[in-house]
Amino acid sequence: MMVIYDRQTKELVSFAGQIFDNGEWREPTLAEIYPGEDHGNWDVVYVKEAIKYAIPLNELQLKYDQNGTPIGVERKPKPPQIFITTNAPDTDGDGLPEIPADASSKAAIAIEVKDSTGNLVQQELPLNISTTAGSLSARRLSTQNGQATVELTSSQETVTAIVKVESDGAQSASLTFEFMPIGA
Ligand SMILES: [Ca+2]
Repeated sequence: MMVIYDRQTKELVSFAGQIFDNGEWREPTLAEIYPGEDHGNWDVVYVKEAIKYAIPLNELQLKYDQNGTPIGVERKPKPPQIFITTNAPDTDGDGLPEIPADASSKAAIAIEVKDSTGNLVQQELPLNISTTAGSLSARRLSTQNGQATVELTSSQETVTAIVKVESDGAQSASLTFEFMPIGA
């Protein structure tokens, strides 16, 4: 099959399987697949292995040999992912951890950044942390060996607080807390 890509941007354009022509299987030409279109910037790599057509194009990238010549396609590396956990209990079992709404109780929030294979990202990453209610011990942090911690202090309003942790190039994460009426 053939992999069609843009010679300048190195973006993948599409794939095409062989066609049956006069009793023989052969690779089609660009003019046969895109008749009348300008494909002057496009180039083609022929590959033996069949790519799973179910994989969306934007999850694939060109694969190169050591000379920088395209030889096929491969999956793009997945971005690192942020994970958040807390020591605050979920006493009513609704999946949302709780903090008393007394404007002084705190929840410790543990942040981890892992790569696509599940290992902590050792490189130091800047984090942006935000909350929709209560207050945070820090809004900017850097990971150490893929980890960081921050504290959320409740407010006196009995609301939910959505804590979000973001880092450029990583999949962000959020965790929703409940500020519970005192004595409830
Ligand atoms: Ca809960």
